[in-house]
Amino acid sequence: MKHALIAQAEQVLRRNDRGTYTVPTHGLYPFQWNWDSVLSALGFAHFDEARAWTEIDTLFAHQWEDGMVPHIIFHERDEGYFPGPDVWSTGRAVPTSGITQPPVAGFAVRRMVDNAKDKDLATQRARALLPRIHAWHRWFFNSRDPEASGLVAIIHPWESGRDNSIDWDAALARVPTEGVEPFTRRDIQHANPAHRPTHAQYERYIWLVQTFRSLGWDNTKLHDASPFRVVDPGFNAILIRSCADLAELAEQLGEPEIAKQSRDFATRGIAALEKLWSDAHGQYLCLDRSTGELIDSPSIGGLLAAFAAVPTERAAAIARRIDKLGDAAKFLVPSHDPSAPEFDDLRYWRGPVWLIVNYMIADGLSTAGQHATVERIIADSLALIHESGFAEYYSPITAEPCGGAHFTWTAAMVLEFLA
Ligand code: 2M8
Repeated sequence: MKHALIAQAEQVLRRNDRGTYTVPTHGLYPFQWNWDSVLSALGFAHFDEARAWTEIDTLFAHQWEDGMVPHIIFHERDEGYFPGPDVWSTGRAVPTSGITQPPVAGFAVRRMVDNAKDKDLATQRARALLPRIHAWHRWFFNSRDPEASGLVAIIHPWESGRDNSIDWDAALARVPTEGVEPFTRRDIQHANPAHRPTHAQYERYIWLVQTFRSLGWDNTKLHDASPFRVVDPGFNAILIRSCADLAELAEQLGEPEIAKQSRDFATRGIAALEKLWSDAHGQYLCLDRSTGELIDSPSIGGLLAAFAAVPTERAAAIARRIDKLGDAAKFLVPSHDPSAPEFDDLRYWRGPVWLIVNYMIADGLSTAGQHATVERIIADSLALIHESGFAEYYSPITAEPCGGAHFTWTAAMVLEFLA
């Protein structure tokens, strides 16, 4: 059984392999996506370490001069996705988008080094990636934390990776739609529109892209110019975890300055996360930087915070909260609390289960000693695969597979869970 599942997961990765990068799935997402790619490398590492390193190298070959690593690299033309390179117009030789995504690379590279069979290859590739990943982390704190709060803001819902989360509803409602150029969505030609964001959300996504474009994608301006500035605990936990892991790696590789700076970022970040804790919800919440208020939205962003080394009592509270969500959801972890009125078990990041988030939460809670919750998360993740295959996401109530099929990072996470 286990062997068959491993073989199927490898097949999904191979099917989406374009040689030096992987697409999330054929049709719906025909380019290289940032965090998909890095998490997929963890899957490749189980059967082809060299290919895994290439995946991350390809992504970082398209890092911007200021340190940002873009969220999409448009390696080849493909009219099947909107918005394509012409809408972004970032002026790169190989076109890229102009925003970023959750920085999982520091975490992934350390893990790949720790688990490497080919230690020489791992050391050589990690040594080359180290300053690049560090430059990306520095970019975050320079460009997305201008007041040195210790936490960074996202300026577009697409940066969070949780595109249409209920967390963004109020902040996105303040984004205007005047002047949005007419567009045709492609996503709803590949996937069920009832599983995707709404047209009203897309209009605001595009308004933000056009606005950033009109500012020449100048990251010294974008943060303050964006009407959408949200501090997401999940996103920050990923950044903090990657900084902490990069510090360990830098230590091992004899780079004390990178180690020190990375450790400082992580320590300040963990301390600052405290401001996002809600006793009432028993989890972290997002902060709207435009209003200075916490966002009253019990989503998975606040649970994903367990991926960083948060205080033990916070991790324990998150585990209790997840156990409780398990009363309403047959499959953990729903991306939003099923008892909230906005919860939608099929619509993308407003309720469905995502294996990558399950993986990161399980990893963090495992370090925190919350083994019973971790076991249930992993068992539910594998049950979803057995019932519904390697989907993009799943209903936490019925296991219905949603979005794209043969999904790369879902398969990569299965390889990690079964290892
Ligand atoms: C989804 O986002 C893209 C935009 O970046 C889209 O819907 O067009 C999100 O689930 C995101 O987290 C993911 O990286 C991307 C590719 O799988 O799809």
